[in-house]
Amino acid sequence: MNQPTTILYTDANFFSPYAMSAFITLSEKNIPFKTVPVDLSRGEHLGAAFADISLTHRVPTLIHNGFALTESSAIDEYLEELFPQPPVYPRDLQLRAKAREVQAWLRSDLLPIRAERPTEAVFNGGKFAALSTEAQAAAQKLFTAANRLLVHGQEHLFGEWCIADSDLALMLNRLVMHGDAVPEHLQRYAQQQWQRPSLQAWLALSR
Ligand SMILES: N[C@@H](CCC(=O)N[C@@H](CS)C(=O)NCC(=O)O)C(=O)O
Repeated sequence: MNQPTTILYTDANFFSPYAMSAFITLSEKNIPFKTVPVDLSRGEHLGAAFADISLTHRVPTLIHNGFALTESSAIDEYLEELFPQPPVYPRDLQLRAKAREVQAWLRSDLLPIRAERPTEAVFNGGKFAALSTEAQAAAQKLFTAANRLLVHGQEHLFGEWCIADSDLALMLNRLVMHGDAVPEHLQRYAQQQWQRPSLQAWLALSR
């Protein structure tokens, strides 16, 4: 039997939103792969064995035919170029750029939301203190941007589904699933994105 030559190193709890993004891309593209959990709480990612594989010592780390890559959006884009069908980014140049814009923004901004609503709230029913003023401001910034992108009340950001939809739904669900106030149409968008089979496959990984 052929062994998969593609390995995705994830966190052991499957709480990482970045590992989720790479997992969804692999799943959407029907690439056979093996998930290898790394126990971050025990510092497994800091050991020499993982350091040899992972440039950044972080998850996700992808190994594809001996080629190692970290950073989830770099992984998404590498897989898109290697296996263009089915696509996980829009075909249109400008929409593809917008999808990358959303991905980069979600990974570099909105820190108070990420700190006060860790993904334990999404994946494990975690409950946390009320949002600080800073986190409320970040939430408003998130809603304003999501409203602009979803101004027509459409199902997906850019026509067809793309990987930025899953990333945006995760960020919104940090608040929705915690019971924080989120505009109803954004709640609906996040809940509907959550039903995607590749995302459900991530949720089905035992925690
Ligand atoms: N920008 C990176 C973020 C990756 C990241 O922060 N991974 C976390 C888990 S969610 C990690 O490995 N943390 C361990 C550490 O940084 O030491 C990406 O998009 O892949």
